[in-house]
This record gives sequence, C-alpha cells and structure tokens, in this order.
Amino acid sequence: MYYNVGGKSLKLMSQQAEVAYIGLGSNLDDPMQQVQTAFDELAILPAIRMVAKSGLYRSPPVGPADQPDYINAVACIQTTLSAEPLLDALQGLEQAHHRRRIRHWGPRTLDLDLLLLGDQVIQSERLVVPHPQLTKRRFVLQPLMEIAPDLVIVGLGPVSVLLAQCPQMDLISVP
Ligand code: ROI
Repeated sequence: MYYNVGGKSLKLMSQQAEVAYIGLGSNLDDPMQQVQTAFDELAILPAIRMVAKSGLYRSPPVGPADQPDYINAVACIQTTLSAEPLLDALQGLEQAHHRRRIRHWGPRTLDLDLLLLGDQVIQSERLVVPHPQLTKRRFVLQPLMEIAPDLVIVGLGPVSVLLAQCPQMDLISVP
C-alpha cells in the first residue's frame, strides 16, 4: 500500500491483523483470579483486541504431581503484532504476575502460551507455533474447542478431531 506524504510516495508495511489463540494457565496465588486478571490485561494491550474468552477449567498437573491443580483457559485475540513482539507482550504480562522460572514444569502464577497465530508456522529459537504440546493437552484443546469449534489448525487438522483423539484427563469446567 502506498501513501502520498508531502509529495513523496511512501510504501507502508501492511498492518494485517491475524487471529491468535493464547493459552492461559495458573496454579499459584489464587489461580482463578490470576487467569481472570490476565484476560483483562490481555484485552488492553496495545495492538490487541479481545475476540473471545473461554470458561475456566480445573485439572491436576501434567508433569510433576507435587504441585497444586491448575486453572486453564484460552483467549482468542486479533492482533497486528507479529510473533516475536506478541511473545514479548505475553512475557511482559507473565512478569507482571511475578512469574519466576524456578524449575522445569514446576508451579507458576501465570503461564501465557502463544498457541496459534493465524496459519503461521514458526520454528525459531524462541518460539514454536502451532504450540508443540497443543495436541497432547486436553486442558488446552477443551477450552479452544469451546470458543472455536470449527477451527482447523494448520498442519494438524480440525480441533474437534484433535480433541476426540486426545487422552482423557480429569478436567472440570469451573463456574
Ligand atoms: N498441567 C495442567 N493441568 N495445566 C497446565 O497449564 C500445565 N502447565 C504446565 C505443566 C507443568 C506441563 N503442567 C500443566 O506447564
């Protein structure tokens, strides 16, 4: 797209908005509140518009069992940010929730995972999209199915089929 500015023709970067899905998780310091607050904070980030929020789901930890149950949810947003600035924004929110990386797969106040960014397939040092654990995690697929039942995930297929194939786990919807 070209704009005429002061007699000069300028080519601008297209600001094409993508639909992205973010996984939210918490199992420390009032997890339900952590996730609700994170929804609100996501919604007011620059260059991000909240499209849909799933309900909250409680499940036992996948990984080390000596930690509290998790609360999970998924948000659908629209954003003009590209992948790395979006990741920076998500990590900024995690830090604001005093997220510390103490041990691998350990408990956390807030985890924000970039699950999908349009149909983009990304494999960089910082980021793999679609999220590599997506198909194995019912606590992600169930809330994703709730807000995007017709979604077809690039390279993986319909979310409904992925959910049907995903191992069962103790996952309950919380009011
Ligand atoms: N387990 C559940 N149930 N929910 C999570 O969000 C979650 N996140 C993690 C690990 C530690 C793998 N386990 C989890 O990062």
